[in-house]
Amino acid sequence: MSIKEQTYIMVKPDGVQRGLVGEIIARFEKRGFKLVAMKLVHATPEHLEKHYADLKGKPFFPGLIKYMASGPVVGMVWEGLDAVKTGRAMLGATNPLASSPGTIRGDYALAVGRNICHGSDAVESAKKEIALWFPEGIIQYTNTNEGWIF
Ligand code: RTP
Repeated sequence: MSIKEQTYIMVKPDGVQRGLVGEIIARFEKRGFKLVAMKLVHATPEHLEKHYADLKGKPFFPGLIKYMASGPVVGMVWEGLDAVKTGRAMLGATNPLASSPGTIRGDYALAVGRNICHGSDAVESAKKEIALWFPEGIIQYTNTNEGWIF
């Protein structure tokens, strides 16, 4: 666990369409995480198949790719202590019906196929996802408030 741990968080097409981008960013900012990369992308099915390569073969895979390619997504890299695990906790359970109120999915979603956001599930997968979505690299800078958080 490091204060420089990074996770890939993505607002899915339904989250963008529903105007939840700002809400999701605000939660990560307020928690104390540092935004080190962000972009709006209308991803191709080929790119999404790479992102979800581990799920190839699942019955919901074709529908998942179609949903994720149906509109733009907002990809972000957030940095801070235990960013991967804490990011997943902030998102809530994969199925929004099982997500606690107070989590992003628990507050804003109902269906597993429309669960508005993605978060890396391990440090290793975060590294792979960050390289896939940000091949140009991330931004290095110092936030003036970092000393108050760590
Ligand atoms: P994500 O990658 O999106 O953060 O989700 P996750 O790790 O919590 O869940 P995962 O099992 O990796 O599934 C990826 C996404 O596939 C969709 N899904 N649909 N219809 C279904 O049963 C089903 N199961 C999963 C969800 O959009 C899920 O986030």
